[in-house]
Amino acid sequence: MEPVLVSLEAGVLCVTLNRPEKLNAFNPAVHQGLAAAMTRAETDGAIRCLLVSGAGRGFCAGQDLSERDMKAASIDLGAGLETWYNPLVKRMRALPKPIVCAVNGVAAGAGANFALACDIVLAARSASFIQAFVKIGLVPDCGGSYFLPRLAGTQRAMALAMTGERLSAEDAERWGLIWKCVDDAQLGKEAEKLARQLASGPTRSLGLIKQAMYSSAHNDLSTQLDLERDLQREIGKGEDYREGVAAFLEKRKPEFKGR
Ligand code: LHQ
Repeated sequence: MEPVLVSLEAGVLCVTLNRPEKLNAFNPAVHQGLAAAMTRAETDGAIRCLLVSGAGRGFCAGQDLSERDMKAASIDLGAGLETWYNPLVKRMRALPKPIVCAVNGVAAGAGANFALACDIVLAARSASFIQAFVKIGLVPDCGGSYFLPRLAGTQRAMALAMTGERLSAEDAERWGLIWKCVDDAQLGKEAEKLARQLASGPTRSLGLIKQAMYSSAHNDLSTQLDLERDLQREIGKGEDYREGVAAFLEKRKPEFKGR
């Protein structure tokens, strides 16, 4: 069984974690599959949006805890982060295309933070988010200590990380951790609809929107205003801007080419 399923339809690269019997926990094979999907997304112009989800009842239970030799003389957890998780999160954030995440069930540990690394997150009403690290004596990784305080504020981030308490999808939406929580039966349809909408959008514009939003976390207003000017100057030279304005004036739907 492939640990990560990948398929391309209507400009959307669907990436499905596929170890349902382990709630799609990460192991090297999953990481290899995700790295290959990222390379494809980075290099194939036909891909204009990614849609990430999990097979079975869980989204992702974080690192596979059954595969490490706990009797080994020395354990270096930093190595796995260096090799797999950190490059993955950096590539996701740098990808100039939108990544939609459909959290279909529990998202724990690195699995929760992998979801938060995506650009727009939808979750099934029965899904939940757990900063499980503290329960096994670890600290949040996969970007959790960066995303959580920025999305939910320091107090909520601290309590989630220190208690490892389960956060429902409804609370995650209320707290601004995710975009929307939808009925379980609607998740697939809603996520696909959003991904297809983005895949037929002005792709370069979406990539620069992503750059602007993520840059604002570490820029002051003056730097951010300068960045907006530079991005607008660049995107204004593209075909999609001309098409967008023409479509508005002609009272028709724009046909964006992603250029
Ligand atoms: C699992 C796992 C799992 C293996 C469920 N591994 N089998 C860490 C170290 C190194 C470097 C980098 O970074 C990290 C980051 C991390 O991600 S640390 C955090 C790792 N994850 C966790 O601590 C979560 C562990 N899982 C759970 O707490 C529960 O399974 C949750 C709350 C996710 C779901 O609970 P339930 O819905 O009650 O399901 P379950 O516990 O019965 O799990 C179903 C099966 O999946 C079960 O196998 P079995 O053969 O008994 O049916 C679990 O053993 C397996 N599974 N998580 N991480």
